[in-house]
Amino acid sequence: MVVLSQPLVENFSHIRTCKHNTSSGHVYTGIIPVIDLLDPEANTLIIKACQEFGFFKVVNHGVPIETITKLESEAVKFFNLSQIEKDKAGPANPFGYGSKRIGSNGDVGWVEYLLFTTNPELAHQKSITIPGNSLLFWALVNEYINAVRNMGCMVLEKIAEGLRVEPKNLLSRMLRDEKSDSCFRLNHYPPYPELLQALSGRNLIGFGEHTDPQVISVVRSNNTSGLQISLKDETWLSVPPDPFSFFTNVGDSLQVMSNGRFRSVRHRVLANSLKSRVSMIYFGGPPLSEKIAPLSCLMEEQDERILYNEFTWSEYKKSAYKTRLGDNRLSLFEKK
Ligand code: GA4
Repeated sequence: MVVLSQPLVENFSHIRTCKHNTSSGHVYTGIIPVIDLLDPEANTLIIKACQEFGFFKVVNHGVPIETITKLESEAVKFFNLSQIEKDKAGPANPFGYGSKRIGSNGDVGWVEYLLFTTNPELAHQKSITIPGNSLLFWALVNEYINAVRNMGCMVLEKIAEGLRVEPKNLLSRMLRDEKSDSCFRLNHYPPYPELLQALSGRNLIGFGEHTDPQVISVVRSNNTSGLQISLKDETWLSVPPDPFSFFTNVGDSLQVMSNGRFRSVRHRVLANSLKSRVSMIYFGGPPLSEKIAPLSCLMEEQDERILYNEFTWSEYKKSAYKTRLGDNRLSLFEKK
């Protein structure tokens, strides 16, 4: 079992809270679609899940459990280092170690993290110093990213088949491109004092609600709850943790390419008062120069209104990094 030491830091009065949603009676947990990648019907089921939730769980994913656990234990070792040691890998601007600050526009959460890019053109992270056995650390990160990217690509190929768009690798090639501008994040949500939660009667926000700007995100966490997704009726759904499966989110870029058929799902993480949550997220993004627009082959047959203006991933990213976490980033790109 993975054990993390003391919670980080002292003062969290500036971190937002939200009501316990158990009291509202709106916590459904059994409705998250589960996709078995070996199921011959997986294409159709993924399409349904992307339309209804923008979110699903993947089983029979083919990622070896050792690839996951080896990286998790290195991540835990890192987060257990002293603050002084961890700060050597920071600040996250945007890549590197960050604590509580998310992005550069004033968002904060009860979280610490390591954020990396997979884009070889962006040299920033060459200067990230990982204390300890950094060679091993980078080798495990690369092994993990390769395995999870493959899984993400399998999902995107099934989506292309399900949507009947050609070629089959129309979406996955963006992630496989050597210039793919993807990123990878290791998050640690320390437990926070239960007494404080009881006093305020509220949950502390680990990572505030947002959508992911990329194409798809693949999330794996340890066995600690906290992730919630927003449903179509705007209620929050708590996602029961499953350390042996992956959760996949539709990102803003895929919402655009599907001309709004798929939902880029809003999600957030609540801090847990008892246990540390450790998550690893691969954000599959296109090369910076890739044009993102509703897929014309999707709309040929129908007289469908095009909902978004075309943009390059670089333009969208630049615009996204100027926003606050919870903003609706796509609204600027909607066709009037
Ligand atoms: C949300 C998804 C990914 O975690 C991320 C985040 C990024 C960051 O942490 O630097 C952003 C956020 C994310 C979107 C809006 C901007 C940028 C923080 C923020 C306030 C790495 C990403 O690609 O976009």
